[in-house]
Amino acid sequence: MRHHKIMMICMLLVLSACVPANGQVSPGNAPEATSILSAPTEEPVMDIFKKPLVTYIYTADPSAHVFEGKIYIYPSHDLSHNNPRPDDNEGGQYDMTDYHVFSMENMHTLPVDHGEVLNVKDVPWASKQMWAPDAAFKDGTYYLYFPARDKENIFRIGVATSKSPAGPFTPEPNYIEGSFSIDPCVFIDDDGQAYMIFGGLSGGQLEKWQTGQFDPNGKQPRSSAPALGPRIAKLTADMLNFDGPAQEISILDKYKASVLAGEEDKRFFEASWMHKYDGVYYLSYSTGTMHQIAYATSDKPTGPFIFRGYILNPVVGWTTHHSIVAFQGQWYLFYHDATLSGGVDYKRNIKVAELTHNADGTIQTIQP
Ligand code: FUB
Repeated sequence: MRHHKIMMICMLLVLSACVPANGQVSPGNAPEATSILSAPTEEPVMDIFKKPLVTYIYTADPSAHVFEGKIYIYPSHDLSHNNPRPDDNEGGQYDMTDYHVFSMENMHTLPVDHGEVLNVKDVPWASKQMWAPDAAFKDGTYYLYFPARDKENIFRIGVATSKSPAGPFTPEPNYIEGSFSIDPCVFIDDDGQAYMIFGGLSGGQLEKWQTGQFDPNGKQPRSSAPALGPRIAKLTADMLNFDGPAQEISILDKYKASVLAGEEDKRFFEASWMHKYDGVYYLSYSTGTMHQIAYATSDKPTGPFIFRGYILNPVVGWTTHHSIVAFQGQWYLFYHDATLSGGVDYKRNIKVAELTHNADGTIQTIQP
């Protein structure tokens, strides 16, 4: 018994030596220390808006929600590999294999890491590249929606469930029938109807689905043609399936003409998010090659949406991806950049900023 106690004390000492005073570990110290969970750590309020929220693993694509009175963050988990990965249009350098969930009780305490909640090896249909996820809650169950390549190398969207917002999540055996491409965002309207908005160009394969079937040779439209829009599908009452085929969302300019594929500072590229403010639906997304988070508004979740401007100017790194959430009377933008890795594009870190809606329905542009 005494021997047992001494062993326990030694283990605790070893663990506490691995976790510095701020409760987090630098990527250099413990690149993939998935067994070490962070402790809640107080930060000055101003600092939480300036620094990466997580510094001991790389995190990206944060989807934030308020569950059980806290902010829960569902990011993707960039691996800290230094191996060369193909920097091609397939997104091969974003070679992620699992998800962690984080929670924040307030805006001056760094997120708590709830550990790995889903790994690609446990998803029967998936092969690799677990990209940007989202989460939702309905009738006592939490749902984690995530894209990954299937065994044929085609991006699909899957769902996993848990009784806790902190997971772990149990995947459904198959991907959602009729799903394709990447970056699911699940929006539940005031009437309880849930929608999934999804899609992404280039590595995200959206242009390969223009005929309704996967066409490996599918190309983006020519620059004078309407840009491809994200897709939207109603979810069934059990949140596990599409209730009918996905529709394309159209994004129009202020003259109600389609935003064109060549208007790269306005057209949708990836990273959809939907929120509702003052009865208006806001669709926000990454413009990809121009690296902004843009937004458009509509009186219906299915659109058409009118382009309104920008929420976030370009960040350090190629990709930009965000979520928008209201918490304790304030709106927040969760986003990522690549400052922690010195700009290595596939080693990103999540951040948070305050977001302000103006009285005329526009959103103030945030300088990261
Ligand atoms: O994290 C992988 C991909 O990079 C995401 O799915 C995109 O939105 C971009 O952030």
